[in-house]
Amino acid sequence: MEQTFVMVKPDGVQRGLTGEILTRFEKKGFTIAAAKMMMITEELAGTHYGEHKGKPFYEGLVDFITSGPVFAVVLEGENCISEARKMMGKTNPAEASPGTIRGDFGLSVSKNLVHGSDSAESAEREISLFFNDAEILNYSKTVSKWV
Ligand code: RTP
Ligand code: MG
Repeated sequence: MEQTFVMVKPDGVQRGLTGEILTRFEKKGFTIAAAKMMMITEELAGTHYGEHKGKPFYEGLVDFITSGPVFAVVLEGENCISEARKMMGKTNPAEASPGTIRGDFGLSVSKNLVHGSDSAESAEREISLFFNDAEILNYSKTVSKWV
């Protein structure tokens, strides 16, 4: 079953939106295979956002993502990589549709509440960056035959 890495960013945690955001993914039918509240170190931020090094927003992005706790999860379910991105909405909340997380709760591109892997390769890389094998649980929900 497909897995993706999603995290509620420091603004989402500070604003008390962790539960609201996770609830949306749970209600969609995804299984939470792993979860933890954690601080991101400068080193982890640099690896996670390595593709953005050198861009004008990079320093601000690292300062922001290391500024407070994030809530990191591994989600599992059919097409969850692209579906989770769809549910998050466009990177810039000003362009994100109502009904998406960023469209409903976000105002600025630098504080857009949530991260989700953008491809199968990113998902695999990010899951292993944030979680070790023992933290990722393999179980099935009895409801899964319905969704
Ligand atoms: P993310 O990686 O956080 O899930 O977001 P994303 O895929 O939708 O966007 P990405 O292009 O990977 O950018 C990573 C984060 O950098 C910030 N950003 N700021 N000021 C800007 O023009 C700008 N562009 C990107 C955003 O916070 C974005 O989530
Ligand atoms: Mg991205």
